[in-house]
Amino acid sequence: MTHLAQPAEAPASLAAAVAAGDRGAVARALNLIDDHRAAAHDRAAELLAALPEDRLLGAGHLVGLTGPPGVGKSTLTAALIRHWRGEGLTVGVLAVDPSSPFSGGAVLGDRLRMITPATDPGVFVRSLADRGTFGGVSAEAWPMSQILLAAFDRVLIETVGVGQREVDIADLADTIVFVAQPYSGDAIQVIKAGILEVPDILVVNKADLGAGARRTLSDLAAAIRPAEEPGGWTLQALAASAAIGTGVAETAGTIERHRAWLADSGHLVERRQTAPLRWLLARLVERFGRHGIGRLGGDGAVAERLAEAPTGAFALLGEYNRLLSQH
Ligand SMILES: Nc1nc2c(ncn2[C@@H]2O[C@H](COP(=O)(O)OP(=O)(O)OP(=O)(O)O)[C@@H](O)[C@H]2O)c(=O)[nH]1
Ligand SMILES: [Mg+2]
Repeated sequence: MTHLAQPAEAPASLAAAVAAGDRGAVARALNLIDDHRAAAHDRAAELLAALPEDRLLGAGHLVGLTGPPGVGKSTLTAALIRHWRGEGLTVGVLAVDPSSPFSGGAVLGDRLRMITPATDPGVFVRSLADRGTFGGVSAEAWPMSQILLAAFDRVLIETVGVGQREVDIADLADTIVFVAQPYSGDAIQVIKAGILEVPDILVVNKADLGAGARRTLSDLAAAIRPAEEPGGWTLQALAASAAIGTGVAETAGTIERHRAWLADSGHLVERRQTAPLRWLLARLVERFGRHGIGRLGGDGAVAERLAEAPTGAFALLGEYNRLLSQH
């Protein structure tokens, strides 16, 4: 038997299959994003440019779920998947960062797969090794989130960490949920460290373990300041037990309310429109430093160039990579 090389799948037809929610197509699309050979990068750029713009700009919901190791992010993710599936919504999950001391170095997605139904065609889970050079989320997280956004009603990105990662995930997600441990002071830490602006929703998990969750929640409630601008979003804090399932519907409801607020205030489209620029600038700084961006004429010049580039940030990164690596 001879092995003939399969002709490469046309990016436009792959994009159409992704937009139809075909899980096999989604897997192939994510593999293409993950393939760093030049030809693959060009095809990935074509694929991303062919995704339906109305879905990427106004539809779906990109939810970032973050918090310290072992706090119950994957368990909460699984519970949210069940909730959303119960409402007839499809769900795509990207689990970033494989190396948590709590999961014993197992890939997060594996644990997630253990607790989610693999046979449901309305659920897709992919794990992504964290290769962010500066401790941020992977460079692939944003383009991959776009694939999932085009394919599924709800997209959840799980990342571990307190600090820089939340800021990074905030660059690409519409809504940030921070999961905290009862008693731990994590949540209070978030407030004190001044990254309070980052999460939109705080969930004190493991409420089944005792009064700690309620105490942590009331500490939080006392520390939260209402939104400064009229009609702004005020950080919402609630308690849940992802393992038992209490507080999950409330968490999903609060996530939905935040989405409605984003959509009504115009922030949803604005966030989606500015995410590619934030991603592109972060990649350029990572690879070439501020100096590299300086050589391109500064942030403003990159922004202008992106606004004019019909093929998008992913294609433009390839172009800039070639340009800056030449010298
Ligand atoms: N008692 C209790 N245990 C929970 C709850 N949620 C999760 N756990 C347990 O906490 C441990 C970690 O849960 P995960 O969902 O893997 O936590 P994670 O935040 O995703 O962990 P990493 O991805 O490794 O950072 C597991 O043993 C869970 O069973 C909860 O609501 N109550
Ligand atoms: Mg996890």
